[in-house]
Amino acid sequence: MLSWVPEAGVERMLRALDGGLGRERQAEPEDKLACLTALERKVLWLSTWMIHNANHLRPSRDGLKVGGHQASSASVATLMTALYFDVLRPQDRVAVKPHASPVFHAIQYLLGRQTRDKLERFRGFGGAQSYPSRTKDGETVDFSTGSVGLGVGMTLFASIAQDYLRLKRLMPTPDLPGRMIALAGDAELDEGNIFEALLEGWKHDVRNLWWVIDYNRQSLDAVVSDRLFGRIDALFEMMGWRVVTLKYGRLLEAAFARLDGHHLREWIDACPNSLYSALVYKGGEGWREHLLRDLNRYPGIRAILDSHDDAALHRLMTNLAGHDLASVLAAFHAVTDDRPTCFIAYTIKGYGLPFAGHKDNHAGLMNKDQMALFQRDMGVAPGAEWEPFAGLDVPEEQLSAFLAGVPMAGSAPRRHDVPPVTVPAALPVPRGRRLSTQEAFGRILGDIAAGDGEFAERIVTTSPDVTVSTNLGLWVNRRGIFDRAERTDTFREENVVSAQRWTMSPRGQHIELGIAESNLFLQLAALGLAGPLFGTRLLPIGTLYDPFIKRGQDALNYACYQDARFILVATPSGITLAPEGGAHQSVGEPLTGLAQPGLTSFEPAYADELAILLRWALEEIQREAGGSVYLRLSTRPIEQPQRPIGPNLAEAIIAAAYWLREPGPGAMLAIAYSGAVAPEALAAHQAVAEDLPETGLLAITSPDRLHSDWRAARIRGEAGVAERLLARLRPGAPLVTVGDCHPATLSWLGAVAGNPIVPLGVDRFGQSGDVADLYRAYGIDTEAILDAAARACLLALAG
Ligand SMILES: Cc1ncc(C[n+]2csc(CCOP(=O)(O)OP(=O)(O)O)c2C)c(N)n1
Ligand SMILES: [Mg+2]
Repeated sequence: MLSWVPEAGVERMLRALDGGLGRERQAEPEDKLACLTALERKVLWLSTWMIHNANHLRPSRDGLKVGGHQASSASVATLMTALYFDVLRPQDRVAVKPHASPVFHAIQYLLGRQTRDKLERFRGFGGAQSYPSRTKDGETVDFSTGSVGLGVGMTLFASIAQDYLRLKRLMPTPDLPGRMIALAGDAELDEGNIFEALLEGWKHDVRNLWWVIDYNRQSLDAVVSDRLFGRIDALFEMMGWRVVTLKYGRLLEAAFARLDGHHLREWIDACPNSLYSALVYKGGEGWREHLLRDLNRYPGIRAILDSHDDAALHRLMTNLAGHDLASVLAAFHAVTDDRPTCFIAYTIKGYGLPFAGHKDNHAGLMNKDQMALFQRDMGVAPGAEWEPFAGLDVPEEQLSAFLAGVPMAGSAPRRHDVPPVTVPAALPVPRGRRLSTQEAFGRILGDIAAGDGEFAERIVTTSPDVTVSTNLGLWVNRRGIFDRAERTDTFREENVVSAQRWTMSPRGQHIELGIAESNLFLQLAALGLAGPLFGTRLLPIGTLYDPFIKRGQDALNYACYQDARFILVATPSGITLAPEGGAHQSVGEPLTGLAQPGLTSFEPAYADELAILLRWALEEIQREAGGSVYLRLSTRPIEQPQRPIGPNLAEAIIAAAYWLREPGPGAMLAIAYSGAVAPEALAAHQAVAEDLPETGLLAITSPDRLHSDWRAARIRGEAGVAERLLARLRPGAPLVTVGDCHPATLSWLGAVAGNPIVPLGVDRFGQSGDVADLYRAYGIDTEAILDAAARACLLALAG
């Protein structure tokens, strides 16, 4: 129903807003409104035509539907016109509803920031992207979108990232906070990540955030439930947001002011979403039939019906505020403070197009006849389809001059190019005979925290309520927790002894999140884009338990897709987490490490390897052609090698693998391992070496890099790292691979040089136990490696 908003009219809403903000609202000058109205029309035309061209005019080679969303685009054309051509300032950053991509491209085209060629190749190779993409569409896109809900959440975490920089005076222009703006489809609010983000935003007292909801009451499949949205405004208000509802346009407001007009308002308010949508589709005749049936007894309503022909009645009844430019502009301009604001803009999906309101319109495309009619109505002559100003009733010079003065298109760069932060030549290697990689991580960060200078200042850590259990405690004790306000540690004040110092202030360098892994990845995405978005580079490190990567995996993919740069430390991991049991143990994550573009993964076994890799990661996330890094760490304390690490070994650790025990000449067997099973691999190697002293022991620090290097080298026809390492063995020598992860992580090694292979690993859910029991039960203990070595040798003999 359209009835859930008590104070529905834009005028009333604005009066309330003006009152609240103590300001008089100025009407827009006529000529500005005329320009914007003309551009709104052009944006609708170009977005519709772009999709039409891609589907009906561009030759198809594969018979696939190209697609594009004409209805979703039409729904948001007014809102985006208002924002991009008038409301946005250069420092604002926007996440555009994914399926409004054509509107976005059309706007950039009119601003001279997109080419006709790319519009003509919309959804084609090298053309304007189906969904706005930071990496492929270039600098006009602030945040990529595509997986619904994530772009919306991203703006909230970008706002936290902006505050983090501003409050530390790290922003180049500290006085000019940008507004982080999401243009969201109403069905995006079905995605749980939105509400996880809302809660986190409230905790962090988030500011400068606008979510503009295109409330067309339709999703992909259907018209949304009447009951659903009734709670949304209350929810936002509960989280401290201002809710601005743009419901009725000026035509409807005027009709309501007439005799009996309030009956019309009540009728619309009570109209179920599906009936309203169906009547939008049917047009004037449909409206008349229903209004006559329900309201004919009111003389004022009869007068309204008599004074409107079918077309005018349709215009009146679909005059929702989200399509009323003046109302939209007034609402946006009325908000001048930094309180987070949700604009709920009533719109019609497919507004102005023949399938407006039809429940099946999400993927609907206008056919050629419909397009011909639409083109005629738009006054666009055949051949002038891509002309920016064809068919508009404002002179070209006036529009050009207007476009030249659009505030958002000012000279400030939308994307900053920032120099790298210098990383020290080496990170300290924690000493100790027995250490886990997780403990080593905590101590390395603790050492960095004790230092000063730019490097330590730019590191920012974040964790979803596992700060202490992922060993960030020392870092947090020394660097503090970030908060907009100074907050003391109550336990400390009350002299309650604790190893953790939990002081919060704007100077803190750890962002503590609630348990929501999706939020962690969005926060990392935002921090990891601080350089290009805000002009100051941060070195973000996020920690979580390895198995819970899966909880946030779409957000992780989203972060990588837009080339955000961060280090992910996943610990504890594997069944090595032993007593914690199967619900906390991870199995397949190293395969995510292998398969996730934009993310290089490592699983070091020793503290000295970790120190090398963490240092490399801090540079890799800053390299132009670099990416993010995932370090899978363990809580298992293991005996550390006492060894110097020279440049060659360091290089091999980074490259992916090295011989921990060199194979002898003509070696007939090798054991290859990754991560926390190093002691078992070493013990097995030692036992085998009594009979086969040439046996090699290969330490693999990165199955991911080893694999990608092998593949790339193979395609080039060269020998990669893996091939060179295995060339040390006799041809056809058998291999045993072992890791606390799915065996497919390493089993591909058999394909490198055709060595027979027995791959060990975990392919069932884990359970509680100690390491010895679990390694035995899952076949990754010393005995299992020895058995596998024997079988591998038999295999090789048989081969
Ligand atoms: C995570 C995810 N699930 C499913 C989809 C497929 N999908 C694309 S748009 C859409 C519905 C969008 O409805 P709404 O947000 O109301 O947008 P509208 O087109 O109505 O503006 C769906 C389910 C998606 N893009 N992302
Ligand atoms: Mg919708």
